Amino acid sequence: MAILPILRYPDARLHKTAARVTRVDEKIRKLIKDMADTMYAAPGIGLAATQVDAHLRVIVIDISETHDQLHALVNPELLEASGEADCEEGCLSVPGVYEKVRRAQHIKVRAWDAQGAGQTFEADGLLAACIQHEMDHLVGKVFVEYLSRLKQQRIIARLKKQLRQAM
Ligand code: GNR
Ligand code: NI
Repeated sequence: MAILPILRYPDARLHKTAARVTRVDEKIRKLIKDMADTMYAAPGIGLAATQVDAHLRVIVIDISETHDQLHALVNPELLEASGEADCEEGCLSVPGVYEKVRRAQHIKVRAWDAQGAGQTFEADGLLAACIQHEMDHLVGKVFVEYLSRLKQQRIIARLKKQLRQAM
């Protein structure tokens, strides 16, 4: 079991673009395992590789309360998006901040699983919001970027103060 350090906003590495995975090998499976351990320990319902400073298109998600519905998404692609829904979001890279974000209500996604097999699935509600939140991380986008400049500035000031007090 390995718990990886999670990058905290504002950190320039959260804005890197993740590269496609060419092949799901032992290294990728180890990354998926460590990311799942990190997500469950946090605890969170999703984690993108970007957040653990591994800039590959890998996501883990488990929105179950029982922590037994792990989904690994490698090279996820959004095939369809429809409707709109507001979801109160949080992010392990932005601790203590919860804000409403409007995203697609229903999505269809294609990805590889931890065995490198193709999977296509549809999601609604919280799962759909979470997948979109994680896919944003892979292109260097953090959910606070959907908020007003003023809110972003306040969040940055608060997190920097927390960081100073932790030293
Ligand atoms: O734990 C998390 N909760 C959450 C709630 C609503 C929408 C998205 C999320 S993802 C977040 C974990 C995280 O930071 N993933 O990148
Ligand atoms: Ni996040």
